[in-house]
Order: sequence, then structure tokens, then C-alpha cells
Amino acid sequence: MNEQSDISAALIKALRDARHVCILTGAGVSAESGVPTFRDAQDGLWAKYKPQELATPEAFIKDPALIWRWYRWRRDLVAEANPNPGHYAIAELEQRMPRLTLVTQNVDGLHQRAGSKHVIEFHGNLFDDRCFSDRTLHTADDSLDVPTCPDCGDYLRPGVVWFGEAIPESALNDACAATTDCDVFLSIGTSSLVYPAAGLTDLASENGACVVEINPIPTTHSARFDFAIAGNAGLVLPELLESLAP
Ligand code: BV8
Repeated sequence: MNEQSDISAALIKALRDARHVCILTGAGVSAESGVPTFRDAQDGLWAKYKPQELATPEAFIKDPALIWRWYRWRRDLVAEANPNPGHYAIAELEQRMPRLTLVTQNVDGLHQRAGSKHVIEFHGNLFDDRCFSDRTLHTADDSLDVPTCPDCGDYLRPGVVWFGEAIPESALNDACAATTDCDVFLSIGTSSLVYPAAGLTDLASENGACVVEINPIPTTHSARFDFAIAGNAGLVLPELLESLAP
């Protein structure tokens, strides 16, 4: 059944009047593309691991071959996935809004494949291969269980930000500047558990933005939002787009 989401007239007005909209997305936006979220139980071989325990430099140092197997499994899974209506609606919003900044915690590249032009990849990109020592970009030899850097011989690693690692400076600065400046901040498909990304909502609110959560399940932060829309991104965002049409 195509239930109408509770998109209020006040929210539509705030979006229509907005000079600058900032969007933060999390794994929930890719869930409808078949990409498991960080809280979903993993299947098969990976069921016995927790993503939070694998996505760390310590796990990589302990068993680089295991970590490469996990990321190659995720790369194959994402390569088979397609953007969903939620991704496309965000890309369309970027065309319609006077200014829209998209900050994503997702590393799957689906926003770019859906047509979003300017994406701040807060946690890096799954498909980048970087030298473990100096983070320079390279192309891994996939015939090797653990590819090495052609410059220094150290291991290559996926170009994502692991737990305990700093957010890339430019991504952090650009995301904070946009969050501070925006009039409306949409937090979509995130449990708001991972920092510093989860702190952007408070930063937006403290700087006077109207803050909106879109998530089928209430989060620990839901009460902090001016609007909390209970629904799947792939349903709510196209409806939001339609409500904005003149
Ligand atoms: C940092 C890339 C400091 C990797 C990811 C001890 C030591 C150091 C740091 C810490 C520490 N303790 C805590 C911290 C901070 C830590 C943190 O926040 N930990 C949490 C667990 C408490 N943060 C960090 O470590 C960060 N760095 O603090 O550095 C520093 C500073 C200077 C110098 C050195 C260090 C780095 C965090 C980045 C981690 N990397 N990803 C990879 O992908 O392999 S995070 C990972 O979680 C993904 O990016 C994911 O997107 C992100 C957040 O999760 P969500 O996106 O919210 O996904 P989740 O599954 O949780 O929720 C999905 C939601 O979607 C749910 O609410 C669900 O209801 C909803 N949903 C489902 N379906 C839909 C939907 N919504 C809409 N529509 C649907 N259809």
C-alpha cells in the first residue's frame, strides 16, 4: 500500500524558502538498493563478524587478507546494486534547490551513479585503493590476496575511513561549513550513532537550521529534530519532491 508520509505543509514551506539545503545520508538510503546497513546482520561467511570490528586499522593489521576478502565481497555486492528512488530524488533535489550540499556516510558511490554531482564522501569510497602508509591512491592488483603499494611496498587498503581514523580534513571542513550555513538539514537513513557525522545535526540546529529526520525507525536522536518522518527514503523522498513541485 502506498501510504502517504506525514510531510507537513510547514516542512514544504521551509524547503521552498530555503536558500541552502544540506543533506546527510547513511546506510539506510542504500538499504532499498540491497546494500546491507551497518546494523543489519551480515549473511553467509560474514555472519560471525560485526562490521564495526572489521572496519578498523587494527583488524587490517591483524589479518589484512581477511579484511581484503570482506571489502572485495562488499565491492561485488555494491557493483550488482543499483541506485533506488531515494538516490534519484536526492539527485533531482540538487537540480531544483538554489544550493544543496550532500554529505554521505556511505562509501558505495550510489549517489554519484544516481546523478548527484557534488558529493562529500565523509567516510571515503569503497572502490578506492590507497597506500596504508601515506594514503596515496593506486590501483590494486586483484590477483593478490593483499595488494601492495608500487611506490613503497606497504600494503594497499580500501580508501574508506575506519573507526578510530580521522575524517579527511577537506570533507570535514566542507561538511561543517555547509551544515553551519544551511537553512534546512535533512538527516536521512542514519542511526545517528557514528560521530562526528552524527554531530552535524546538532551543529545545524545550533546555527538555526530546520532539522529533519527521515527513517522508518525512530532513532535515539529523533526528539532533536523539528520534523521526524517515519518512512523509507525510497518512498518519502519522491513524495517530498512531488510536494515541492510548483
Ligand atoms: C573519529 C567506512 C577521531 C568504513 C564507517 C574510540 C576511538 C576512536 C574513535 C571513537 C572511539 N569510540 C567512539 C569513537 C568515535 C567513532 C564512533 O562514532 N563510534 C561509534 C560506533 C560510537 N567514530 C570514529 O571513529 C570516526 N573517527 O572519531 O576519529 C580522530 C580524530 C583525529 C585523529 C584520529 C581520530 C570515524 C567513523 C567512520 C567509520 N567508518 N564507514 C566501511 O564502510 O567499511 S562508519 C559506518 O557507519 C558507515 O559509513 C555507515 O554509514 C556509518 C553510520 O551508520 P549508519 O549510516 O547510520 O548506518 P546504520 O546501519 O547504523 O543505520 C542505518 C539506519 O538506516 C537505521 O537507523 C535504519 O533504521 C535506517 N534505515 C533502514 N532502512 C531505511 C532506513 N532509513 C531510510 N530508508 C530506509 N529504507
